[in-house]
This record gives sequence, C-alpha cells and structure tokens, in this order.
Amino acid sequence: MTTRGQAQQFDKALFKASVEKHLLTTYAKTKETADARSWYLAVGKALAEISTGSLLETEKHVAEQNVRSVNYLSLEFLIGRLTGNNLISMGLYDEVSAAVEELGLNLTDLLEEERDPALGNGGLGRLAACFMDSLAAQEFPAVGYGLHYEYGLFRQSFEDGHQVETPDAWRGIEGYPWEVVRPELAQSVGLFGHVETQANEKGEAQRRWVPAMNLEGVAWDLPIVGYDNKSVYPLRLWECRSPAPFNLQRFNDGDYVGAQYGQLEAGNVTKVLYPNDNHDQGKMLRLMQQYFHCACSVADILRRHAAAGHSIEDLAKLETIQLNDTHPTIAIPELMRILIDEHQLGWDAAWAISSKVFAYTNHTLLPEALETWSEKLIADMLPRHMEIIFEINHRFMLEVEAKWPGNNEVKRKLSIIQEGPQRMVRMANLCVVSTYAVNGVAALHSELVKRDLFPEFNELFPGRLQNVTNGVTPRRWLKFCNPGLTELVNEKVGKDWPANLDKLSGLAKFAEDKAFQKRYMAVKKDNKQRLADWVLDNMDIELDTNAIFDVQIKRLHEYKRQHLNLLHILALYHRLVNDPTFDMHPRVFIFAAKAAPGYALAKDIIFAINKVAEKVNNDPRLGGKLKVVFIPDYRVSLAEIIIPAADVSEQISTAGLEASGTGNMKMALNGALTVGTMDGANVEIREEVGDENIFIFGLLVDEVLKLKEEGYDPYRYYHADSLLRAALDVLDTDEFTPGNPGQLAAIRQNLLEGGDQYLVLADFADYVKAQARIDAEYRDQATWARKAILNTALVGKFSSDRSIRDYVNNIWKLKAVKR
Ligand code: GLG
Repeated sequence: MTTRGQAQQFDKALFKASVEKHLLTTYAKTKETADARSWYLAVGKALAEISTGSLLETEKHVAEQNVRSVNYLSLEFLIGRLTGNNLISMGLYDEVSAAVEELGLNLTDLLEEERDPALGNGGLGRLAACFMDSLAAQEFPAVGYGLHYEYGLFRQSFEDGHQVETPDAWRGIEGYPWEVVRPELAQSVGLFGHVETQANEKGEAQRRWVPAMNLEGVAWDLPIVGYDNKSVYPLRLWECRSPAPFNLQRFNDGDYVGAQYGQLEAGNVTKVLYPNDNHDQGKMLRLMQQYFHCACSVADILRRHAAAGHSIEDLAKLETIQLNDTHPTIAIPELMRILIDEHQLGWDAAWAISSKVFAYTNHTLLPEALETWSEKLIADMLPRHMEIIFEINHRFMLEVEAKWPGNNEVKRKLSIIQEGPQRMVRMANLCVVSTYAVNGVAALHSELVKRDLFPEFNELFPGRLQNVTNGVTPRRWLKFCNPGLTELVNEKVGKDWPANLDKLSGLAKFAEDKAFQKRYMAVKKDNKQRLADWVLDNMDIELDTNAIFDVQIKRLHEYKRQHLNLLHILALYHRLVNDPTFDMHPRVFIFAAKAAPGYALAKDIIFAINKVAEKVNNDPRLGGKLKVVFIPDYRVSLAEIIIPAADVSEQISTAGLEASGTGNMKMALNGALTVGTMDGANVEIREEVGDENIFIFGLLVDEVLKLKEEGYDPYRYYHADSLLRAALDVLDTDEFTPGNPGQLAAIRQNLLEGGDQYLVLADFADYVKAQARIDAEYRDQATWARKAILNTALVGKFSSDRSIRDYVNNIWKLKAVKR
C-alpha cells in the first residue's frame, strides 16, 4: 500500500522495537506474560507515537498559516475503534500486519481487543466522527471539541429478553492507547456565584461575574488521522477533575445516570454520558456538562487565537464555531461574556464578532428533543450568562417589533424566553438569533425547518436557514468494514474512490454484467457468513445465508417504528402458520438498538422482539423460513459487521420525523436495498439510485399532517385489515410469553387506545406490500444483484467529504492547508 501520508517514514524494525518497548515499559508485560490485550495496547501506543508527532506538527503548521479554522463543538463524538481505521488512513495496514506477524501475532485478532469509545448516543454523535474524518482527509483546518466521559454509552445485555444496562468503562484500567493528556491546556471553569458592577479602566460601569466555585478542565487529545495525507487534527476532550461539592437533586429517570453517581453528592461533571437520543431531560448536571464543555472549548479557541498573535477583533475572520445541535449553545453567551467583561468591548462590538463566529446545525423537529432550560436554573448556575441572554432577547424583540409592529403573538412565538408558570430559555431560538448560519441535515428536513419550525425566522433572516445533507466516511464504512467489496471496486474503478466517492459511479456499467453480478453477490454472501458466524458464536442462533438478511439497526424510538417491523414479522408468522398457500423466501430479521434507560415503551418493544424471536426461531412449523435476531449492545464495531451483510435496509420512520438518517447511506453503499418512507435522506437516496432500486412506501409528510388534522383513528385500520388485527391481537395473548398473557400488551394498547402518534397502523398495509415486492424480487438473483450494484455505484453523494465541502463552501469559507 503506497501513500504520500505518514507511511513514508515507516521502518518495520523500529516499529517492532517500539511495540516491545511499550509492552515492557508502559504495560509492564514481558513477551512471556503478555496476553492479546497487552499486545493490542502496545501496538496502539506505538502507532499513537507516530500520530501524536504528526498532530503536534500539524498544529504548528496550521497556526503559522494564518488561515481560518472550524471548531466543531459537540457533546458527542461516537468515534468507534481507532486502531484499524487509523492504520488505513496512515497507509500502514499491510506494513503493520506484517510487522506484528513477525512478533507472532495476528493483526485482525489484535484489533478485536479494542473496546469501542462509545462517547455518543447515535446519529448525531456518529456524524461528528465522520465529519472529523472528512475534515482531516481534505485538510480543512479543524479542532473537534467534546467531553472526556469516564463512562460512555451504557453496555446493553438482555435478561429474559429485557434490556439491562451496565456502565461502560471504555478506557479500561490501562487507559486508551490513542489518547494523550495535554496538561498545559488545562482550563478553570466557574459556576454559581453572583454578578458585581465595578468601574473599569475607563471609569465605566462594568459587569463582572464572581463564581462561587471552580472546576478544572483537563484536555485529552485523540488523533484524527487524515486519509493518505500528513495532517492529523485533534479531537480535544475535556475531563472535569474536580468533584461537584454540593447537593445535586436526586435523579429519578430510569435511574441509570443516578446509579453511576452513587449518592450524587460526590459526583463529577464528566463521569457519564447522558444516554438519551432525541430527548431532552432538562437535568441540572446536564447543563453543567454543557457549560463545562463550552467554557473549556471557547477558552481554548481564544488561547490558540492569541498564541498565533491575532487580536480579538479578528476572531471572526480566523475562527468559526459549529454548534452540533443546541447542546453547546451556552458557548454563545460565554463568548459574549468574555468579549464584554474581560476584553471590555461594547455590546455592539462584541455582538458584531460573536454573531459572525457561530453557526448551528439542527438535527431534529421532534418537540421533545428541542432543549429548554429553566431561567431559574441558568440564573443560579450562570448568573451573568442569564443577563446576557436577556439582553440578546431584548434587542431581538426590538427587531421583531420593527418587522411586525404590535404583533404580540409573533413575539411570544419567537422570543428566546418562553413565558409560563416557569420561564424557560429556548436554546434553538437563541441559536437562530445568534448565529450566521443554521442548517438542517437533509433537503426535506431543511425545508421543514423553514416551513414548519422557524417560518418567521426565515422571513426575518433571509438566507440564514440552509441545508447540508449528511454523509458518511467511505474510509470506515466501505474500505475498512468491507474488504471484499473494496477489492472488487478497486479492480473496476481504481483505488482512489475512498477520497473521491463519486468515482463509484464507474461501477454502474457492470450492473448487467453476469460475471460481475456473481462476484458481487459472492462478496455479499461472505459478509453474511461473517455475520452468521458472529451470531452463532455469541448468541447460539444458526442463520442460513441464503435467506434475505433484513436489517434495522438504530436507536430504539417510536418514531423509527421498530414496532412496524415487528407487526410485519407477526403477520408473516401468522400466515406461515395459518395459510398453507402462503410462500415466502426465507428471511432473517436482524435488529440492534439501545433504548434510553428511562424510555419504558422502547424497552417494551425490545422485550417483545426478543420474545417473538425466541418462539419463532424454534417453531418447527415455520420450516426455518423466519428467523429473528436481536443483537445485543449495538455499537460502531458491530455495525461494521452487520452493514456489509445487509440485503435489506429498514428506514421506516414516520414521514417528517427522521431528520436525515445515516445508517441508510451506509447500507446503500454496501449494497443493501432500502425499504423506506419518503423521509430524511431516503428522499435523496431515491433520487440518486432511481425509483426502481429502492422500495418506497407509506404516507408522505403532508399526508401525515392531513390525516392528523382530520382526526386519525387507528381503529379504522384495525377493523379493516384482518392481517393487522391478527398481528396486534396476538400481543394480548401468551403466545410468545407462555403462562404470562399481557406481557406484550402495552404495545397494542399504545397503538390502539393510545392513539398511535406515529401512524404505525396507517402505514402497515403499504409496508406489507413493499415487503412482498422485496420477497418477489430477491428470488431473481440477477435482478437483485443489478439493483444492489447500482446502489453501491450511485450513492457517491453521501460521502461526508461532500458534506464537509458543502459546509466549507456555503458556511465556513475555509481553505485547505496541505502538509
Ligand atoms: C439526529 C437525527 C438523525 C440524523 C442525525 C445526524 O435523528 O436523523 O441523521 O442526527 O444528523 N439526533 C440524531 O441522532
């Protein structure tokens, strides 16, 4: 593997010596006492030695260029294992494989020893990781800022089908070999206290915050290695070193977080990642995490800026800060506070800078995910920030008055402060008012942001609301996770597609080629076998690789409708048992998903799928045609095995509710055909691959809205469709929970008496039809192969390199710095 990247300096003998040195001096093991884990750690450290050197060089080089950088602020970076991926980016995979072989080791086995750094919940955190990869690959100067959680997303296991959560100590006892602590970058963060007025040097009244306590922020850097180049960017994660020495209110939601904190009194701000996806919990400790993250990051950005010799007036020229969702919004009043109180700029001068520094990405329209904080909580913890938020709002309300004189309704709607028994701060409104760009994450979603979420903001600030369609890194999500397909693709379109995914379109001309179809399907089969082996080893379930592998992997959420998938499985089960004329191609339904610990119905759905799986997988009447597998502890490293093995990709959210989705892109890239609604990025995937190569079903966004307006009645569908009725009614029996009828009844009840908020029943019949088409088309392997090949060929648009170029050209305005 040749490269112009870090590989240039690789010396096998030196590398082996470095591994052996780390084995002995860092991990205190001899060759005789070392186990696989210590070898993996030593190899990781030896590689990190190379990447840390490049990181420091890149840092220096970028600082010297006087160019603009992006600072990507996110409470989550779901990076996944680094070793294999970094080896690919460094161009050292084959070299290191050979080197460790001489040490008597197998690289593939060693890579399995790495624990996933699961510092995120789902799509939003994984997107941040793909974006860092693409920034480094294209050498757009960037720093990622996040939190160094001691415990990542909980580990999931099943006990009698129920989800059980345990803490995820991702660093192990030895620490994570890729990270390096940067004590010189430590920051002090204030909390609570009061605000004073003093005279400044010019004799003017000056507000000043006097915190009641301080926390220490310690920086850890992880290397984001540029693919096939010499740049390495930092992912800088802040660890809180001081305990919070006061009584926090007790946590009672799902008590997962509470349990991590013991009695909570001795808690620490970066102890644990909040395990909610698309849901705002409004807890005090979470606000503390957010502020801690923002205060450390903003201070570090200003430190870099000053160290490079720039004046504060030039901040917006050289730095932009991207807010990944509203989680880091408090960075806005934090920067204003520093500019006004510490640099003694006037309000207008400070605002002129700040409002050109920040940009904001919206990831959801779900009302329960839009963050609000009580004014009282912010005023207690961050009294000066609350003053600044009020001032921003006051000035903004004057703008609204000028645009819509006397219109109190529009003021109420747009105000950053939501009036009520308890006044709340709307973080999304604060973002739209205080940033120079706001973007949604897929074309449809961005339209809905403009049309339904922020129509008046769109009028008031024309051009501010934009779209950047999400993407995924082709390095991890094809080259690394699917070596078989990589080899085929290399042969047909050359080897430079990982840095230029549009090149995949060159595959399209082989879609009809019988020999190529055979080889493509053989790769798919090998990948299915790899997954089947994993399932047999870990779950003791046997899978037939001739079956259709039908995959739904994502967080468990009602809007994502795993229960629609379940109802279809129950319908197939019913027909296989009761209808002797019914025929179907064997199918394996594969699920993987974590539910937020406090989300009862999501946990009920996991339990139901597990119970149905138990029965179906062992029912001789089905002749092995139906298997259901719920793979526990979904994480990036599992996705890397499941995605290449998928024939069918389930993307079945209620239209209008999945902002984008990114699993949909990964599976299409790896040759799975999507069954999906016209939602999120599915719409754009259909545009790219063509309507013949995707299975679209269900209500459109406006049909969903219309049906709800007219008064949606789930019973109408229940009474009209005997298959649906059978699928729902069996949940009230003890068919899947022998001796315990009613254990699965909550799902049926939610869908009928509960009103079926997500229109599962309304979309059921059309979903069943789409699934029947899949069954028919899969039987013609040549047709299926053609469609799968075209999916791989035509999804080049969904490279996160393209997403990053969109941000760079339309929002950030950066120039690449090549090393
Ligand atoms: C969100 C959305 C997803 C989206 C992801 C990345 O729910 O649809 O793909 O962010 O933009 N909260 C999320 O995970």
